[in-house]
Amino acid sequence: MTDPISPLTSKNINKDINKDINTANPIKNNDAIVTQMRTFIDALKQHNYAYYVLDSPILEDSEYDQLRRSLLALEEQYPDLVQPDSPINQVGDMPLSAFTQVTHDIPMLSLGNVFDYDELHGFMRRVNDRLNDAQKNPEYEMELKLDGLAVSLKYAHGKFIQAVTRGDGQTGEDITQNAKTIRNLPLWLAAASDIPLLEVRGEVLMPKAGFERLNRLAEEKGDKTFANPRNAAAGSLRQLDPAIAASRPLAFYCYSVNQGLPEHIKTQSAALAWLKTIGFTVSAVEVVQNPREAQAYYESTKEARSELPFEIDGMVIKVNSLALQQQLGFLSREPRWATAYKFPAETVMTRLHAIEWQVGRTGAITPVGKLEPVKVGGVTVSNVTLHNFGEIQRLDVRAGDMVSVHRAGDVIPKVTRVWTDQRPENSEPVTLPSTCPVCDSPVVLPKDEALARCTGGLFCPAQQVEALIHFVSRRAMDIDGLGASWLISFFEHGLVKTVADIYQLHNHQEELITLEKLGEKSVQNILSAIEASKHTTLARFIYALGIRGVGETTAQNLAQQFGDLDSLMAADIDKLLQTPDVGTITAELAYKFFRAPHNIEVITALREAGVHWDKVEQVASEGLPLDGQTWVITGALDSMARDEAKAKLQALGAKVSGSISAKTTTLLAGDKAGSKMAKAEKLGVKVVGEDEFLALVGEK
Ligand code: 9MJ
Repeated sequence: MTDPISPLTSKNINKDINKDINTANPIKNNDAIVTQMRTFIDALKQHNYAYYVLDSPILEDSEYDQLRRSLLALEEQYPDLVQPDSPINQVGDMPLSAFTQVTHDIPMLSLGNVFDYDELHGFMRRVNDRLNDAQKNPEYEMELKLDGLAVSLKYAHGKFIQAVTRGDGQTGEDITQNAKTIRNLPLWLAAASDIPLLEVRGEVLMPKAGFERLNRLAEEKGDKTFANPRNAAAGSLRQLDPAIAASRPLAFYCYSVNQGLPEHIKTQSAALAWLKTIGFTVSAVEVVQNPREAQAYYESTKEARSELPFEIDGMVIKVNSLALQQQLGFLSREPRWATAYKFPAETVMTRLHAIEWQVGRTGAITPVGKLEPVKVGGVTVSNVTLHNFGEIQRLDVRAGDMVSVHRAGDVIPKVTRVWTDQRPENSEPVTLPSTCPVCDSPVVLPKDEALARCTGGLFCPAQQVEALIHFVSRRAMDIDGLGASWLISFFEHGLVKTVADIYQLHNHQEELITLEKLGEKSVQNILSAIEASKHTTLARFIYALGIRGVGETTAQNLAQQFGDLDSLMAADIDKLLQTPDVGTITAELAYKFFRAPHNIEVITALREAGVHWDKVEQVASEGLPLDGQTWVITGALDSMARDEAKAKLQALGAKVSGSISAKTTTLLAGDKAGSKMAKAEKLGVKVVGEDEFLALVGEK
């Protein structure tokens, strides 16, 4: 059975919320003036909702100002006709000197927590234990657990009269003036005009987009920023001057009726549906019959979480029947009929014990934070990249600091904040090492570059090992079974120094078998994988060499451009520059790479060991529809993988490059196109969407 309120899905989140707009009912009055006022009010409310809750304004600032001025003029001319829900009033009154303490009529409780399916089951079992046989296994209702501040609102005969924070649950602070400024908080409920006292509760929150905008402005002005939307919402409600609260993008989401609910409403889901019809914003709701359905809804919401306009930290699951809620009652300060089913935390605090410097394949020296292991986003994290020295300076992070670590979805964890107020006394600022931590060669930080580099080149063991690991990786030579740990071990035992030595490992079978716990079978498997990798493609081989600046796409372009390795190795810089994707820096790096005696030696040894590739089918692009065009693909495509899209474009004669430059003619932008989109717009590069692309390649 499904509730009349549609469930949350990534597609209907916004639509669903949209339905809440502007449901406060007008006073019945046929006067043309009132009709005119209502038109202005409705437009202003729609805009406020779109702007403050959805962060997608529907009016220009000037249009909004004009509407407000028109309404204000009418209200000044006809003060008796001012509508009780006019947004002109929604600015609060004079600053207060302190907040008044108010005792709640009914205590505002907190919720217990469950963290996994077993604990959810346990909660439902405890509910069942208190119900008779006919009542057991009741229907449940699930809501988003909004991460804001709980407040109680009171309406007398439909008129908003008071807002109080949760406080300690018994007594909170009167924040009526600030609450009045929340744009989607109805000041007048026509449908509740015959209810002497209506008390509703919900969360005041700051939508993510508004929070980011607020912090950006604070940063520009050099003011303190807020750590998260919840703190920003709390800070805004705590302002004694309502004008400040009015300038903050707050929203109110209602989740319960605590006094004055019409008698005919018997369930929590029906109560929320009613709240919606009388003018409140209510988030998504789902009715479930058993723990499995609850779990499925929990999982799907967790997936859709990042698409919501505000932050949630889990779900709330409630017994749907209000009579059963009453019967179940409370245990100390928590309802027995509801619990919070929390998501794994996405931002946690932990200590950063040390900052270590790692040397990459190309000599890049990157700082890695060693953390007190901590669970974040569902996995335990003990290392976090700090990217580069500039990032360390920007964050002002030091060994010993408490830090906030954020990990959402599959994104790599990152340090988002340093708690300098908790810094140990003897801490020292981080300095860039002057010599490589592995080979002691000098470290340089080239002007205009973010990354410091070890100058040791292949003399540096760290770079040798990283070069080996890159060479065998899946998208390079794809030597299955020869993982990083074996390679490091072989390297440390002197069995491989350069990538060419990998193809001599068959001469060391005895040593391999006696190494650590590598049995005969594993050795055979590794040797077969090495043998199989000898047949490859020129593009993979070029990529596997690990030339700085030559990623997979560039390697494919070089293979296409030159057709064979000898031509590539002989090419001068001008020739290299004719390759899509290859700019002056990469051209110079590639040119130098193929002139270094060591590299020529390794390449010769690889070919002598039998590494070979099929002849490259150079696509003659002349006459093809996209001849002369250079495309870049960004974001995720719905209909195919990016590799496939690339192949289709190439088949039509286009060159496909990995980065936007002056040579780019077209950007194919999929879902979540990021910085490339901005760059394309800046350079005036044409942007096409997936539909247009599909039409072009004849798939639509
Ligand atoms: C939040 N935080 O979103 C409740 N809540 O119900 C929802 N909190 C709640 N319900 C009873 N959706 C006590 C607290």
